[in-house]
Amino acid sequence: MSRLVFILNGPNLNLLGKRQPEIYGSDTLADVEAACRRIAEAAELEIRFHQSNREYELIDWIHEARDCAAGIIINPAAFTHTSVALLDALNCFEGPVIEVHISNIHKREAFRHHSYVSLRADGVIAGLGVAGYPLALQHMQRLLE
Ligand code: CA2
Repeated sequence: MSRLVFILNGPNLNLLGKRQPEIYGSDTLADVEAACRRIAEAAELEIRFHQSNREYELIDWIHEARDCAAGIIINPAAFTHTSVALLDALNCFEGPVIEVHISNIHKREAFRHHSYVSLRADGVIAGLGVAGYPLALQHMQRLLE
């Protein structure tokens, strides 16, 4: 069985650690990737870590994951609240899906309270800062045992 996990990040997350540290903290996306790689090595998982500002690119990675990955961890960023297309793509993926948000979307503006992706996600982590990513990966390891 595949031990490959895709970790996908949506629009503007390339700015992590460079703007709005009061909401998203001061770690960069490269720091998040490094933390995930440390967990992956210990858990004998392989990861592919991607970020895009383009909806179609995230959809294409989800399609790619259908052929080779055991699970998907996704922070869809603003597409969380708008994208039926991402939900449709995730519904075509058979393995576990964990949705991660750095901030607590339920404590923020009303338009962030609804997530299309949560209709498919097996688990959701929100509001734990970037610590949510390694926690999601550790949980994914258990799901894949
Ligand atoms: O809390 C999260 O992880 C979000 O998915 C982040 C999205 C937001 O639209 C969601 O409602 C919640 C925004 C990502 C933008 O990331 C930035 C990071 C640093 C500086 C500026 C933007």
